[in-house]
Amino acid sequence: MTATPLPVLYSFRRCPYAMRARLAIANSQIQVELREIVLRNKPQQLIDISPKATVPVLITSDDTVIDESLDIMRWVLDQNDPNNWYNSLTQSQRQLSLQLIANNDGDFKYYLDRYKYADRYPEFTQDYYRQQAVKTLAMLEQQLQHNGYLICSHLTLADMAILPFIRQFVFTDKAWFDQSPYPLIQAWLDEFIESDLFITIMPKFKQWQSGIKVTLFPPE
Ligand SMILES: N[C@@H](CCC(=O)N[C@@H](CS)C(=O)NCC(=O)O)C(=O)O
Repeated sequence: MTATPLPVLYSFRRCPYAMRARLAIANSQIQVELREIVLRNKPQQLIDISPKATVPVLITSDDTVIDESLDIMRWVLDQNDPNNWYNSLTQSQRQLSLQLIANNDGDFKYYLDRYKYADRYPEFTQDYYRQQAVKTLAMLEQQLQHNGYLICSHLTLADMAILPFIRQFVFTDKAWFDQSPYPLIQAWLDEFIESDLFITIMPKFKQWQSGIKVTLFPPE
């Protein structure tokens, strides 16, 4: 009898979408085979299973291909949601979670890319792009006033889906952020970056090639 194959996760260490998938996987203690890729040299196997060829992509043990990061998080949480990230939230909390994530993946990500790579988008100044992105920061700062987290008194799906992008924003110009009026975001981000979960998802992974030794994630 052959053993059930492990799910396979195509991932890229620094990609915030892949980070959110790894956060959910590590939290749910689901073991996967991690295939670390390089975006400018994607493996043909990835392109074959998902022609849009973005990361993350999860192939479940029964060969279902999930190639959107939020869908991966929700699939993982359907298997196991030990820290009540989503499935025990109320209907309105779930709705708010998905709204905040949609804003993050839409407007905020749009301006984040332009803020980070302002030289590639000369239509407006970097300062302008930051002002647009900061509208999301101001909204999140308000949200954090209730409990220190976005949805309730502990970390949930929305925090985990959004924090990797906030981290990118903050480190684009750390000195600017450090003097900006977002103390709750600062505390929320610091706690995240220092957490065991974050450290678990960020080791340097060896680039995958067919035939190399399997990289287990989370690491054993
Ligand atoms: N909507 C997708 C977006 C994923 C995405 O855009 N990932 C980036 C890396 S951070 C990517 O793979 N880009 C393809 C490329 O750069 O060729 C998701 O949520 O999974």
